[in-house]
Order: sequence, then C-alpha cells, then structure tokens
Amino acid sequence: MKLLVTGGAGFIGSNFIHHILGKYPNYKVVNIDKLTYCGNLDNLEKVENHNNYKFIKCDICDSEKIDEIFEEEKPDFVINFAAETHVDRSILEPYSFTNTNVIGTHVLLETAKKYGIERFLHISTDETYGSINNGKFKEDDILMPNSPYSASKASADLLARSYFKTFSLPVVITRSSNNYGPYQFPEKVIPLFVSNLLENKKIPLYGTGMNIRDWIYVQDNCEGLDAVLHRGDDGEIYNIGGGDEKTNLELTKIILNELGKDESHIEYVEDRLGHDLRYALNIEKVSKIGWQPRHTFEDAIKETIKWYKENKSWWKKLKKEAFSEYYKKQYNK
Ligand code: NAD
Ligand code: TDX
Repeated sequence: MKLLVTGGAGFIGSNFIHHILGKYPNYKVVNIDKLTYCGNLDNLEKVENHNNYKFIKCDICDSEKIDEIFEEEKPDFVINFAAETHVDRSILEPYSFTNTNVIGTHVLLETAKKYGIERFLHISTDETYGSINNGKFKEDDILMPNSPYSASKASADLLARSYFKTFSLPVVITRSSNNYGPYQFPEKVIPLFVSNLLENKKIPLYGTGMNIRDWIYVQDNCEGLDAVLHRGDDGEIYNIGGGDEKTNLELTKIILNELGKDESHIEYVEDRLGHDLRYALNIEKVSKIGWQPRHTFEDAIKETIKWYKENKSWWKKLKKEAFSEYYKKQYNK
C-alpha cells in the first residue's frame, strides 16, 4: 500500500506518519508538504531515513506538480491534512485559507479522479458545524461555520463529498475535535500557554474564558483516522471526538496547576472575533467501526506538558522564527 499524505510535516500529519510507519511495516508513505511556518521537518526526524518514507516539498495548489507526483508515485490512498489551520490567522489573512484549504483540496480531488485511487481520506473539522450550546453534533447536521478558517474547511469538506456523489471517487471524511499532544505549533492554545509559562510569560485568555472545547489526544485521533481509512464506508463522514469538554478557564487552571503556577499569570485579553462558544461531537457512528478514544484528558495532558518541558528547543526555535511577526500583528505590538 502506498499512502500520499499531504501536510505531513504539521502537527497531526507528523503524528499520523509515525503511527502508520510504526504499525504497518509494508506501507510506504510519501509526504508532500509546502513547509509553511507550521510545517516542520524536525517533527519527522525519527523517520527521515526510514526505507518506507519519502518527503517531497510541494504546494497542493500547484496542479502541475501534483499531477507529476501522482503519475510518478501512483498512490493507493490519499490522506489530506494540508491546510492553513489557525483561526486567528484566518481573521488577519483569510485568502491563504481559501487558497490552500479550498483550491488545494480541489486540485487533489481532480488529480485523484484522473489517476484513480482506492481511498481519499479528507481531514475536516468539528468547526465546520459552527457552535452548539447544548447537545452534540451528528454527521448529518447542517454546516454553519463562523470563521474564514472553518468556512474554508466546510467548503473543502463539501467539495470532497461532491466528488463521491458525482464521480464515485472513494472519499471518506473525518471531522475531529480539538487535538493536543506533541509537535503542535505553539500558536494553538495548549502549547502556547505551556511554553509561555515555561518562559515565565503571561498567558492570553480570550474573553471570559468560558468557551468550551472537546479535547482529543492526537494519538487517539490517529487511531480514529486509521480506523476510518481501513474500515469506513465510501462517501461517509465520521466525527472523531475525545468527549473531554473543558472551558478554556478550566483548561488554563489545569495547565497552571501542572506547572506549579498561579492565576496571576492569566491575562484576560480581547475576545476572538466570531468566537465559537462550544464544540461537541457525537461519536456513535465511528464507534460502530470499532474506534473509541483510549486516553483520558487527565493523563494525556500530563504527558503532553511533559513533552513540551522536555523539548524546549523544538518550540523555542518556532516561536523565535515564525511566531514573532504574527504576534506583533495580532496584538499590535
Ligand atoms: P498544522 O497547521 O500543524 O499543519 C498543517 C500542515 O500543512 C503544515 O505542515 C503545512 O506546512 C502544510 N501546508 C499548509 N499549506 C499547504 C499547502 N498549500 N500545500 C502543502 N502543504 C501545506 O495543522 P494540524 O493541526 O496538524 O491540522 C491538520 C489537519 O487537521 C488540517 O486539515 C486541520 O484543518 C485538521 N484539523 C485539525 C484539528 C486540530 O485540533 N489541530 C482539529 C480538527 C481538524
Ligand atoms: O491565545 C489564545 N487564547 C485563548 O483563549 C488562543 C490561541 C486561544 N484561545 C482560546 C480560543 C479557543 O476557544 O482557546 C480555544 C482554543 O483555541 P485554538 O487552540 O486556537 O483552537 P481552535 O480555535 O478551537 O481551533 C483548533 O481546533 C479545531 C484548531 O486550530 C483547528 O485547526 C481545528 O480545526
């Protein structure tokens, strides 16, 4: 089996590549990634010389190069992680989100249609549903995205589905909740807060801190993606949620406590525009193909914090190089 993984130098993609190469000795992985500020080959250091792994630097919007790669590599499975992923950046610089998330996905779908593949796994997100005050989103709920990020992801999600309906391309879609774990770019709330506290800096909590996220450990998501890739049905959508709901303030207190810091480190800052109040996913459908999250938040957040403590050089480099410009824009500093 040959897997073409896009965006494999990012957070979930790199964890997924480690998972696949560790579990399936006969699978080959071709990772194509543009290496944006979020793409980091350090995430793949442990597998860079693996016989079954190959990296190609490529923008998924570049249809000629994508065509050449399909022709050369003849992948069986495509797993599309590549995306612009940070909601705050989508408020500052929305066009890059439309380009990569919509046009890039479209290029991959068209090319997969031309060459023929066994399965196209498109990685979507719970944010495509919008916000929910009570209850949990099911896969056939209407999509009501609220940010340029989630609207671009919803567009890609719908395009992917349309290629199944119209062209019978064997597409499966996953919508997962908020992931956490090793190799997450330190602009997302958990690595940002942990790394700021390790540098004895304040942590910027948006609004009242009452927004709720449903957290899933990245390894659990990778196992869910593996289950959907191998056992999902063509044309179907699967929610992958951790079921560990926390307000941002609860999450912040857990992190503070774990690092032995007090609440004076919290800086309440202006709220995110269009900030979704709550995400929550019903996971009955994916549990029918034999997947459940294995990690509790209480254990996995400790592991995650330990990883960021032990890998300071990994995130310090990223914060210095890519993050500083953005931070200046975000906070007008
Ligand atoms: P990430 O930002 O860490 O990684 C994205 C990767 O895509 C990077 O390696 C980047 O270089 C690459 N990339 C960006 N534009 C590209 C382009 N035009 N061509 C090729 N590569 C490009 O993101 P992540 O958190 O790992 O998310 C991966 C996927 O999972 C995304 O599609 C995201 O929408 C989805 N998702 C993420 C979460 C989460 O909590 N992180 C939750 C649900 C869904
Ligand atoms: O500095 C911060 N302060 C803060 O209070 C940041 C960066 C975030 N927050 C809040 C906003 C959210 O309510 O924390 C929550 C989580 O924020 P992010 O880490 O930015 O994640 P979120 O916006 O929920 O989106 C993430 O999960 C779904 C990913 O970035 C998306 O790619 C994924 O689709």
